[in-house]
Amino acid sequence: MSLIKTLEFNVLGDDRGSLISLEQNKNIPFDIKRIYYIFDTQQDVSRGFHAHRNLQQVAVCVKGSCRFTLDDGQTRESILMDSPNVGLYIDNHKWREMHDFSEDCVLIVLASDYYEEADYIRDYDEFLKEVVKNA
Ligand code: T46
Repeated sequence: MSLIKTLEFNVLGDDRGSLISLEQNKNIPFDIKRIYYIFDTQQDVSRGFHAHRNLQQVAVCVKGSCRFTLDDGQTRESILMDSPNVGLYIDNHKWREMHDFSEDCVLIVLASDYYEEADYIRDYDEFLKEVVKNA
């Protein structure tokens, strides 16, 4: 089974332009407690390099592009995010890295919980241990 799970959102367009609506427990599969966005990422900078213990997220690249790599401790898969109508669903215990940000990249992330640094696993060896423990 692929690690990459994408959600395709309906584009509600008319002759004025496009609009996409994201709603909790409808096209977003959880209660949304937090939204953050990443922009102005410097060229040749990569982000992420962590997993979460108990957090679901959907990432949408609403402008520009970047590449997400997900890793479950056994396999790694990448996806180029370059469309505002595609969301990447990221579950617990998935190591994530974001690379190749375009200069104009704006990445919006919807999260199922509030920010909590203790929920982060920022060490890859610790991530591997926790994945085995939770298997
Ligand atoms: C994720 C990927 C996709 C906060 O204070 N509140 C927040 O809600 C967030 C997300 C971050 N922060 C602070 C923590 C750091 O001091 O902002 C700083 C940058 O966060 P971080 O280095 O974790 O950013 P990324 O881009 O590496 O990762 C972020 C999310 O943190 C993470 O949950 O899955 O985007």
